[in-house]
Amino acid sequence: MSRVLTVGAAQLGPIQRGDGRAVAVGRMLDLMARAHARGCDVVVFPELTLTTFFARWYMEDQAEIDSWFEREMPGPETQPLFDAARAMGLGFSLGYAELAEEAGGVRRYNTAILVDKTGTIVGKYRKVHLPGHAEYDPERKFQHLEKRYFEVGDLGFPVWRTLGGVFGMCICNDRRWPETYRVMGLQGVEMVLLGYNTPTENALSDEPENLRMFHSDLSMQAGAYQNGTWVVGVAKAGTEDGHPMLGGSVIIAPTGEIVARCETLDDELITAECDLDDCAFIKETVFNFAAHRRTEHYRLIAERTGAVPPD
Ligand code: CDT
Repeated sequence: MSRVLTVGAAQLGPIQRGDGRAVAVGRMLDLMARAHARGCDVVVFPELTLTTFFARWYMEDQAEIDSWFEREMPGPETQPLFDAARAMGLGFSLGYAELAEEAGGVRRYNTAILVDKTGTIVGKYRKVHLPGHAEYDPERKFQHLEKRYFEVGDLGFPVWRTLGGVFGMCICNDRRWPETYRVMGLQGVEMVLLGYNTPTENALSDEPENLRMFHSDLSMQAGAYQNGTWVVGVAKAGTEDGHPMLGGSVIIAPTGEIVARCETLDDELITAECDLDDCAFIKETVFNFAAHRRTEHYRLIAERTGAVPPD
């Protein structure tokens, strides 16, 4: 059976603070129709697709904060995405702010889901690496308050056997951490889906935009190669509420090579035919974990040098 999947990276241009969910969903439905016309099996949307990146705003009023969160998925405004997935036979992944009532309390997470071709949610991931800060920081050019609005995800980095392969998800800042990919790599992941909202400016320094793009690419390409997996990284791009964000959405092969890249800062679909069997060569040779990984030596060296063991 062929293991070639046609994958779409559906970059979104800016979603302004005043835009309702319907604006985002309408644009997503358009991208899904284009993905379907190009024969996609699955399409990937960015982190917090449905709203502006609200973590740049300092808020104290809990009702205002909660207005950015989804209490159900699908809900009335997002149901059309699931209906379209079923009608088109097109899987998708979507990032959103999740408000969950669990263990007798309210929990808030930065979440991504994976939906299969029948419109059924088959996987959920909650962001682990939350960047930024929890209180208003006057030293910054702009705020990044993920630590204020979200809890650290409690679901780990699982993988799901669906769409004919082994899928994992992570979200934005997670992509910079080798552990993210390695935990999924150890479970045999073949395709990592991730969305991001990355400011083009560093709030605390004069880091140039080209260096920020380089670090974004570098992290995802290394994660792909070092674990023999496809990586699909999708931006929310352009100037949102006066704040410019990186585009550069990419589809990356298990060799670490970029096979498709967005050229605009707007709604844009790129696609690639991704053979999941291309993962096997790297997994069986240079990054054959069972044959070559030396966990016990890492630990011994770490103990001798006083460093923290790596796993
Ligand atoms: N959304 C997100 O995780 N963005 C971060 C910016 C960090 S700056 C505090 C990123 O790693 O792209």
